[in-house]
Amino acid sequence: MLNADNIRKDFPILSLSVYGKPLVYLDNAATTQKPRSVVDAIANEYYNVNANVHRGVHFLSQKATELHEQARETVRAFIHARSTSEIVFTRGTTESINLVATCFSQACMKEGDEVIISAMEHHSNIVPWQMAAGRMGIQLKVIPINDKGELLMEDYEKLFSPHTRLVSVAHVSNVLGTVNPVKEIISIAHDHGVPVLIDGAQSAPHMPIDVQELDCDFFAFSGHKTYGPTGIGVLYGKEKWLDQLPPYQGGGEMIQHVSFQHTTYNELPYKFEAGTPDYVGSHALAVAIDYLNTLGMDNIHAYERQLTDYAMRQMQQIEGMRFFGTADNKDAVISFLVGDIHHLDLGTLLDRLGIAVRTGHHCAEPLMHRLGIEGTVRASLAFYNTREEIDSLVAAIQRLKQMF
Ligand code: 7TS
Repeated sequence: MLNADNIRKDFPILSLSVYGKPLVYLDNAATTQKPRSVVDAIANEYYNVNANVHRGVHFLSQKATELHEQARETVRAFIHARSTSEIVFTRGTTESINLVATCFSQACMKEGDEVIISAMEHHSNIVPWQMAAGRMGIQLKVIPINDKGELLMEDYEKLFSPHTRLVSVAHVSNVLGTVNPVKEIISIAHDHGVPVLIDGAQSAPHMPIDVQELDCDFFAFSGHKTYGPTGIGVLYGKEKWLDQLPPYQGGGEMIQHVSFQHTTYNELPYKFEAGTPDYVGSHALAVAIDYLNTLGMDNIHAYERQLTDYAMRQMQQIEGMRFFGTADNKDAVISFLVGDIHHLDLGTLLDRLGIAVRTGHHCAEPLMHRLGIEGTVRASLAFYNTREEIDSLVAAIQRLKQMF
C-alpha cells in the first residue's frame, strides 16, 4: 500500500498554509499538483536544453527532439498503444476531442449521421459534437443514467441505428465518479461497426490504461490532471483511423512538401501536430508518468479506492448529506450537498478553513439538469490525500452546518 505521508514530501505545494490553515487540496479532478521532479524537469529543460525540435541540426535541437520523442514513447507505454505513430500531442483532453470531432466528422460523416454520447459528459465531450452537428446536420443521441449515476446499458444498445458513426463517452465521470463499463461499450459499438472515443481525462491519472485491451479507437487525456504540466495532452488514435482523417490545423511540422499549388502532409503523428509543439511540456509529462510508474498505477488505484470508501463512510454520517453518484464502480470523485446549504456557500466557507473543493456544475450542465440540481460541492481525491484530510473535511462540514 502507498504511504501518502512519504509521497507528500515530493509535492512541495501540499505543505502550504492558506488563511493560516494547512492546505487540504481536494480539487484533483480539476487539476493535480506536481511532484518536484516535474517542476525541476521544466526548469532544467529551459536552463540546459531549450531549442526548437525537429528542425535543427545543432546539439541542443537534437537533444530537445530526443526528449520530446522519448516522451512520446513514455506515453505510448503508459497507455499501451501499439506504436508511437498513434500518440498525438495536443493541448489537453479538450483539444483531443475537438480534433476528432472536427476531422472525423469531415472525413467520415454526412448529414443525418449520428453520434452517441452519454448523460454524464463534460462539456468538452458535448460541445465539439454539437458544433460538428451544426456544421454538418449530425444528430446527438444520449445514453441515459439511473439515479445512482450509472449508464443504462440496455438503452445504450437501443440507440444504434444504421446512421450511427461514432460513440464518445467518458471513462470516469468528473461529477459522479462513475467508472463506466467502457470495454462493454466499445465491444457493443464494434458489433455495430462503430468506432469509440474514450474521454480518459478522469481515468488516465487514476488507473492502469491499456488501449489495446480496451480496443478503443481514440483515447484522450490531459497532462495537467496526470501530475504533469498544463498545456499538454494526448490523443491516442488507432493508426487505421488517424490515417483516414485529414489534418486538424495547417502550418509547420505537419507538412512534407509545400508549393503554392499543393501541399503533401507529414506522416503520423506529425500530420496532426502543426506548429512548434510543447516540447517542454511533453518531456515534463513523461517525467510525471515516470513518477506514477514508480508508485504503480495499480497501487494508486487501490489506495484511492480505499480512501474514497473511507470518505463516503465518514461523510455519510453527516446529517442531511446527499451524494450524487453512488455507482457500484466508483472512483475518487465525491459530489454532494448538505441539507439546503447552497453549494457555493459551503465551498466558500470550506476554503476559509483551508479546504479546497470545487463547487458548481463542473462543466456538466446537462447532467445537473438530469439530477435536478444547480450544482454540487465536489471533493476529488488523489494518492497524496490522507484519511486525516478526509477527517478535516468532515469536521469542517459539521462545524459549518452549525452555522446555518
Ligand atoms: N473530460 C472530463 C471528463 C473532464 O473532467 C475534463 C476536465 C475535461 C474533459 C477537459 O479537460 P481539459 O484538461 O481539456 O480542460 N474537468 C474539469 C473539472 O472537473 N474541473 O475542472 C476541469
